[in-house]
Amino acid sequence: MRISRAISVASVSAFALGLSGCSGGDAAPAAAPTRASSPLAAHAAWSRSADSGATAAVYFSLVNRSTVADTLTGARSELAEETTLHVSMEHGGTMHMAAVASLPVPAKDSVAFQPLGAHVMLRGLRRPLVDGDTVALTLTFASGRSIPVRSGVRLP
Ligand SMILES: [Cu+2]
Repeated sequence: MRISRAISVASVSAFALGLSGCSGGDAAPAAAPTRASSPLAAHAAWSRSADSGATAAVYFSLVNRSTVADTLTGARSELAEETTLHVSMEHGGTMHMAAVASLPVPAKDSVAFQPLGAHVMLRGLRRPLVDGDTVALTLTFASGRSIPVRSGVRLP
């Protein structure tokens, strides 16, 4: 019983990785039925418009519907040279950002990624982000799960 559960989780995450690697390949709807069963989801994702080569933050509400806690361990996007998890903090009256290796996602709870708080940092944008655009990224978790995020771009 334990073994078959582990195998099914591994095959789901392999499927998600395969999909992100070949997005835009054909015209079939991109919605994957396996994702509906994921207890993790990022809602209302957004970013500010930014110039090519610049830095942009992605904000969202990360929801964990599971009764088991998980840990966000990474983010990746083909749109940027480097994609990292960041937190903002005040120090000596000014705001600073720092990269973090992971962020806990409690069971049956949500974590707000928002300005002056946690965010996904895109550094070295490979193209400009314009109003109405979409930023695609993937969040990866300690459980082995990964979820796609489509972030809307709005003017600053
Ligand atoms: Cu940042």
